[in-house]
Amino acid sequence: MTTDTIESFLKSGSWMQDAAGPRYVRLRKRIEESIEQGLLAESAPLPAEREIASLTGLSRVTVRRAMQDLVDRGIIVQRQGSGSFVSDGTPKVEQSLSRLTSFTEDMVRRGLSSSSEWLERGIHVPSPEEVMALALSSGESVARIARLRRANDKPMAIERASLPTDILPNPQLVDTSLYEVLERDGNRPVRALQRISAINLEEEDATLLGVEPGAAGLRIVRTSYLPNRRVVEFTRSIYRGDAYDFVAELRLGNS
Ligand code: 16G
Repeated sequence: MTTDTIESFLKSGSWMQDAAGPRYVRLRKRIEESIEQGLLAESAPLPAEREIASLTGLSRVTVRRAMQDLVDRGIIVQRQGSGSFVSDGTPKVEQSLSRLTSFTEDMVRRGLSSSSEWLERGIHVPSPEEVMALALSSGESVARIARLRRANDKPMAIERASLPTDILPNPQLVDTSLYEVLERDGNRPVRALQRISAINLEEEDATLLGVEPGAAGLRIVRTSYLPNRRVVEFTRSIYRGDAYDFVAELRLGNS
């Protein structure tokens, strides 16, 4: 598909006059149609805003509004510095920051199918970071599970979880959900601290997540606790920046 095709589609005919409704809605629908008709394939770039404005005779403000509408509807994605692209179908997930849920539960709640690819699953000698985070005694081993997590078959996150071996003696027992195994054993965390920071994805992680090296990502470190305050899980995750919106509810406090 060349941009010529989409260019002539945006330029041709009297679609702007024929359609009803605000101008940005008419433009949005025209672009949606071009995607439905296959003029723009999955992941294909859209012409630049200024080009669309000059093709259609619409103002940049109107074009921007139509593009924003397409982004909000998950039809296109915008990447800083490289423009707008037709979405590849990766779900955009809104994630609450106040509920302690598992990846599997989050996806089920949204009606998305979840799956994982194993990157690592076993008992290891802990790193100094794991010893600290899990408060391990000297000579103690650590259980590690690392997975590439998918929603509707699209890669969303890489999660590397470390747990004390008395809490997860056999990592091979984790099949679909870690929290399910912990819950079965009475070790489901009840509280967690999460640190989120912005990163640019390094090549290896970017390849696993199916994005360009350097693309925006989120690093999330979760430390989860049992009711007795013992650390049950220390997980370092890398999330695709374009697949997640983290939402926190804020309340006016008394103190
Ligand atoms: C979430 C947690 C992760 C936990 C996993 C368990 C974040 C950033 N991470 O993805 O710490 O290990 O759920 O999921 O939210 P599972 O029960 O589906 O294996």
